[in-house]
Amino acid sequence: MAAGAGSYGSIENAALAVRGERIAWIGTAAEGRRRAATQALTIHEGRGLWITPGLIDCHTHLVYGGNRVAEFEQRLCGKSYEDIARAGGGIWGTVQATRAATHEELYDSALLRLLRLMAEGVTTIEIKSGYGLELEVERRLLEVARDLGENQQVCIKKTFLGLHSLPPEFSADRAAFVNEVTGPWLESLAAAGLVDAVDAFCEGIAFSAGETESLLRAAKTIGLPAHLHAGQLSDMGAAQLAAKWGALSADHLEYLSVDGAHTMAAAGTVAVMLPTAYFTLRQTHPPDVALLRRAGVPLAVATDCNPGTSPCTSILIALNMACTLYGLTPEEALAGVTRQAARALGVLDDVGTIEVGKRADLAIWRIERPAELCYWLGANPCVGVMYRGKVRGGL
Ligand code: DI6
Ligand code: FE
Repeated sequence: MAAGAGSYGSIENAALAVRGERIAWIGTAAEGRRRAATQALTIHEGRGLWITPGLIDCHTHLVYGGNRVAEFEQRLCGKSYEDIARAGGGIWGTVQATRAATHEELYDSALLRLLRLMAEGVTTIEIKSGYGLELEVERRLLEVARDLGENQQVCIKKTFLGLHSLPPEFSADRAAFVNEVTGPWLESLAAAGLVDAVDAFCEGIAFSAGETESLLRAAKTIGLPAHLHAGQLSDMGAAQLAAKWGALSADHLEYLSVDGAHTMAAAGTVAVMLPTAYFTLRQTHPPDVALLRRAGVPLAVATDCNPGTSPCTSILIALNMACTLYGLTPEEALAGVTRQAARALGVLDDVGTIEVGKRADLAIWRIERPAELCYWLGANPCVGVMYRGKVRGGL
């Protein structure tokens, strides 16, 4: 799916050569065979298979303790997500389970989820903290994310979601919590190399635009990029805030103004669509994709894997729902988990397309046409993965 070569940018009867971790050459299969024969290279024949860039899940909360099945049941018995959050459940329930879990317990449960995503061709994944809400537990979450990346054949981007929910120990003093997060916590975690970006949940039940802005300002001061949870349940102006501070992405965007879309487009901020969260919450107000398209905002797609609103470990289901629920075309959806997801993580120079010089992160599929990646519900046509130039699955 190199950019600009017709529908999906696909090339038929193609071959590519990998040297070390990088894509070294792209051409025809015939030329590839000829070169390989004269240069005694290892050949992988993928007759009839499709190769895409390794998929990128650019928004997850993969590392957490416990689960929220009881809350799922409560919602089906009539309670709303906001009711449950205000009554001390929701994110706070996961925070308690996370604080009680050891590094190993968090690692083991997250690994199961990670392996499911990897089996679907994911080679880069973003993981947010945000279920610790105290410094040492936030550190533990980010260390688990780092260790997963060191032990598995997958690239992990670590996001400090410092402003996710106000912990009860700070309920009398919101400002003190925001000061802790944006000051000493961010400084300490960043100094330990645990933070690739920051994030905040800008929402009526979470943090105001002003509080969110403090984190964006602090991150900018130390040169860290940002993502924002923006417009999931209401429009708090977070899209404009993301644009103003040059955030890499604004995510969710079920509620988004015309001005929000245009300022995002001007700033190059990516809109990350999270349709499995929308589906889980049985929301009825999808993002205005037509507005985002008109404004020229790049669209990414991700799982939002988290225990409350998106217990989803399938990027292929996110692709399906981006099409069926949000009306993305399969081509837009696939760009959303490849080059636009790479853009949302600030790594488009390195991954996200099949181009000479980029990292050889590739997914291999037994499909007839690319739209099939958006079509199946619960089938996995991934038959192999190359990560950093090495075959991860069997061909
Ligand atoms: N938005 C989400 O969808 C997740 N966090 C957030 O800020 C859900 C968090 C949860 O309910 O556990
Ligand atoms: Fe999220």
